Amino acid sequence: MAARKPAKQANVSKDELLAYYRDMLLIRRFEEKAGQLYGMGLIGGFCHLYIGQEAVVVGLEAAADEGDKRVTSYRDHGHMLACGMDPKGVMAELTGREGGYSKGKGGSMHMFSKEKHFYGGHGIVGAQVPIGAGLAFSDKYRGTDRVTFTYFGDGAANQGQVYETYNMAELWDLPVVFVIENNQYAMGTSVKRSTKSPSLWERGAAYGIEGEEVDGMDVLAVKAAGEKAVAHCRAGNGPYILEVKTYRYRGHSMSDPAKYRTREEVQKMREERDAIEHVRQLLLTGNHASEDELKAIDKEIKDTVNEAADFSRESPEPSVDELYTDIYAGA
Ligand SMILES: Cc1ncc(C[n+]2csc(CCOP(=O)(O)OP(=O)(O)O)c2C)c(N)n1
Ligand SMILES: [Mg+2]
Repeated sequence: MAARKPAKQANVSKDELLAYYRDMLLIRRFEEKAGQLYGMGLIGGFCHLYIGQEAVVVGLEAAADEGDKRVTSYRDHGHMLACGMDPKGVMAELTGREGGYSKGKGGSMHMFSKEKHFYGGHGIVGAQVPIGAGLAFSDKYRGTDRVTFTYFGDGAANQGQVYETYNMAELWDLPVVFVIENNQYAMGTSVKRSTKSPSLWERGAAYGIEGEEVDGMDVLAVKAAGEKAVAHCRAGNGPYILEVKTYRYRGHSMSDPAKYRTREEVQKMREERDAIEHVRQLLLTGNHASEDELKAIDKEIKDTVNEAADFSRESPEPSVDELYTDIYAGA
């Protein structure tokens, strides 16, 4: 990954920086809390944390406009929070409670929000990629200028359905930004062990799709690349691929033995490349915020997350009557 730009060179407003700082911190604190609740047995099933990757979704959401759509994999809590879904509803879904986005019947991987144009949450690796192209097709068909962000991982990027989707998306000039969140691992398999063509975005060239690699630990770089991709799609030029180089600090899921990488590797990324620390330094060195102001923001966010956790514990479990509802549309 490229070396970090010196903090003082960044050309960005104080308000923007503070917004990115808050949004990334909310994801991190929320995920830390979800990890705790999982440890306490309050969250069942699978739970894939997004810690380390916050700049990807926050940077891209900063490039999105009202009405744009998003769809992603099972590592989805960050995407929900970044598009403005309520932390209470997300946490309550994680704990399987009535107040959750899927009334407690979906859990971590199956949440949706029509209002925020968030189309899930998909547990089957790569399954969301053709769905993303379908969402983009619906906008093209209706003649809107909306764009769909379709997120998937480096592991998913080796799947056949991704390339079938690329072909159709380019053929029909669909307004879809394919976002490859390359966190360097697919469960315990590193990119180096899964492919001899490690530049994943370049594969789009075989279908005539443009794209680029982005430093996913730099929220400003992600936002800038996102704006370029969105402009390309909105202008009717078809899809665009962003391969965002990022890193997950936690295990693949809560039950990951973590034997495929060293503690030192993780530690190095946390210490040298952390995206939140990057923005913190920009705020401090640019005299946009004091240590005390940043501490106050952290406290405010911790309060929001604690309220979400309290809500998720107090909300009742879904009633037995709900067993046969929401199975098929209209049921
Ligand atoms: C079709 C399918 N095959 C296998 C799995 C099991 N599985 C879940 S996540 C995963 C790794 C995917 O890695 P990547 O696409 O890099 O995403 P990341 O977890 O790093 O976000 C696998 C193999 C699955 N859920 N679906
Ligand atoms: Mg991965």
